[in-house]
Amino acid sequence: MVEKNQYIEVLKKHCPELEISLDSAVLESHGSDWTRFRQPAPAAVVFPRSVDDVAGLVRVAAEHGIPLVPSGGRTGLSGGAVADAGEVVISFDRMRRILDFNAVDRTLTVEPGVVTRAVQEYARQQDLYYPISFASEGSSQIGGNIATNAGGIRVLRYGLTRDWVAGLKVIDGRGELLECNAGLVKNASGYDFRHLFIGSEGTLGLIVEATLRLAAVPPPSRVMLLAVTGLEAMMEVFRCFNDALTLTAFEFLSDAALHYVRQGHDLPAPMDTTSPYYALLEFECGNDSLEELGLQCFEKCLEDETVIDGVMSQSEAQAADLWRYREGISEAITPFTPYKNDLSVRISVVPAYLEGLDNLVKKHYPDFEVLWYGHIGDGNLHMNILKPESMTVEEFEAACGQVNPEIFALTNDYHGSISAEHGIGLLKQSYLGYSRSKADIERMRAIKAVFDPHNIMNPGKLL
Ligand code: 2HG
Ligand code: ZN
Repeated sequence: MVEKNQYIEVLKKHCPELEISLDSAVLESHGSDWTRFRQPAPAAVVFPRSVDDVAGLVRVAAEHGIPLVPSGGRTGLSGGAVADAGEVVISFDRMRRILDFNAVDRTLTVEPGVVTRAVQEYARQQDLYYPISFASEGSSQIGGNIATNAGGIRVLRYGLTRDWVAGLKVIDGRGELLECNAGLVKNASGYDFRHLFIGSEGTLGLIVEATLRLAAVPPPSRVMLLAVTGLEAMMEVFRCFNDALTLTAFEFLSDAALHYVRQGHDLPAPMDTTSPYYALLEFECGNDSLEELGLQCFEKCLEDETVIDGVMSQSEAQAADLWRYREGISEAITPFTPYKNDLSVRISVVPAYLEGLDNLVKKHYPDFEVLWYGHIGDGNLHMNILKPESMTVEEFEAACGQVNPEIFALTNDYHGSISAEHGIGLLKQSYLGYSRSKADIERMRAIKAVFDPHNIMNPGKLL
């Protein structure tokens, strides 16, 4: 074990080839993610270029007890990539190569620093499709997507990142290379470590290579933005469209969220009518009869008075314009330092759960502005509380944190999760017990001790 002030000396001595940055702007940018509730304070940021670089670094870190924080595109929202305690940040910015494409296996093998959108674009060039998609895909990296099991907008049709990982190479906390599943479809040879590393938030090892599955290109789609009269109505609308069509997304946003996204991105009103909630849905529409079916669902919802107005895209450009009302929200509210909860329950209990949440919010946050949006079609709700200008970040975080036990207890009553897709990271770590039992957490700790016996892999996160 070495003291913090010797980390850099040790790294320079034992990893002489490794690029090490001590530049204050780099420490600031790479020591943090999109959360704004902790100050970055890493000792250094290192930029490995190969699997051997990573393995060498981890072995040295293990021997000397140097804590490592993996850093991808740093778009996380739970502080998983925040280094606020003098850790060494490992950036994968220099490991951005696409290594292999296999048309027969329909797989793509990449280094961890490849940006999500680059994977999507590469797949498109091969007439294939990488279906994981979310607002930050233009800067998030595939290693981080895997480490957090990223979800996004098409989960109800295509599942999570986990479902698209065919193989992984990982350097674990002992500095050893583990090859997990090698791109196989079938492999009944014992524990599948791949699934332990997916969603482990960098606490077990570092992903150094990933083999991703690709899908067939989906048929054309239509997007609708609908003015929905309430939350019960929202689920009826979901049911109506989901029973009739193949939905590829079913998202929602509150009127307050619409206000901020319009203000932030200077967007026109999407329709003349206002309503408490809006649904943004996308369905596969390979022929005219499917479009007709979509319109019939819309008519039915109007008759049932679950929907009072709506618009449908007639081109890809119009679809992209409609998506902006949903995908632009998070960025638009960033200046208000939102306090975020990322919750999920089973789809069938969403209305009752949301009503309960709404009551808690009204009772405890009468003076705060609370926005709702998210992937309601898969049961994932994003709750964002905006910071009043008069409060400091610390006061605001403390005030929001006070109500968390009630919110999370309610979530637990519905057998839901306190983190649907953003991870536990630093910010939700003290609440893990609301979603996972004592026995669960004990086993997680035991697993961590196997892969990371020196506790150098993103310490203080998740567990
Ligand atoms: C989204 O769905 C992202 O837009 C961000 O997961 C959610 O800002 C949020 O709370
Ligand atoms: Zn989301």
